[in-house]
Amino acid sequence: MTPEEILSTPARALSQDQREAYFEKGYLLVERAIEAEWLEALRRSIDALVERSRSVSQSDVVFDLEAGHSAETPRLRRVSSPCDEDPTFWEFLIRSRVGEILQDVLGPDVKFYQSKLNFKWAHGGAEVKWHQDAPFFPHTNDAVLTCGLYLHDCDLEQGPLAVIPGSHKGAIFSHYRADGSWSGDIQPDDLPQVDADSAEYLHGPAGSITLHNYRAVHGSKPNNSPRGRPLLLNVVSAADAMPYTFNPLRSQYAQRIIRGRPAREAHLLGDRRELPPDWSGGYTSIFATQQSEKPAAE
Ligand SMILES: O=C(O)CCC(=O)C(=O)O
Repeated sequence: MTPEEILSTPARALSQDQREAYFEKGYLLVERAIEAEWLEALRRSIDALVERSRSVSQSDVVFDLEAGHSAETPRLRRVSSPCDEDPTFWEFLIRSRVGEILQDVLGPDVKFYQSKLNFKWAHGGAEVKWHQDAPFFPHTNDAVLTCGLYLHDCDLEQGPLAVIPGSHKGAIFSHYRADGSWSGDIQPDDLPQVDADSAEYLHGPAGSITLHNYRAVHGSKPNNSPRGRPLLLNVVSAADAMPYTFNPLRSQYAQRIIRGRPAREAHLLGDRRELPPDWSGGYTSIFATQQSEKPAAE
């Protein structure tokens, strides 16, 4: 569906102004969007994952560890595919009102692609450099977005998600270094084209939702505050947007319908896209590739 077609369907959870703002700017912050019961349930599940990480000493397919992580003082950068680690994360997607919010900007048929839980731990949680999501997982059309959920209050000091307004309507930049290696961020030669001064910082109280289109340029600053910033990120799409490269974060739920029905036809755009690396042999994390870290196995 085109944005105009989506906007002509009745709104379910957002106002028409919010829906139009999403298509105009490429992102939206919805404060206090999620019910308190869901927040409580998700926090319990996250606490359990942090407990589990105490027995892990090297980053693996689930836990991406920050320097200084130990059994006594866990420090996590990311949990990959939390839906696959605890059913609460999947239940949240199919049962909470987040589904209606997603329908308001993707159309009635909404599909899951991948999930991750980025922690940005207190006192030093890492920066995420300017990047777009489309180069990581190109799809046949642009009705693909990431939905963030702040599990606790997040202010400017905690490294909230920042997005460049209107950047989803601009170029898709290469995320490869000059030597051909994958970096996962926009390269220095292209950065002058990113109007970082116009960035909007999407901070808000616990339960706030962020939505950003997968073409939108975004990133976040380090968290030097004494408060952590767990942010649950679910990547979803319209049902007729088909990925054509390997999913870097495998999940048993990839391509499952969250709301509505599966597509009978794919919607294709006729442009050319740079392909990401072949991740069928494994993927680390955006933190690791941007910092040029070697996989633990090497
Ligand atoms: O955690 C963040 O602040 C941003 C993460 C992000 O953009 C990503 O993982 O693609």
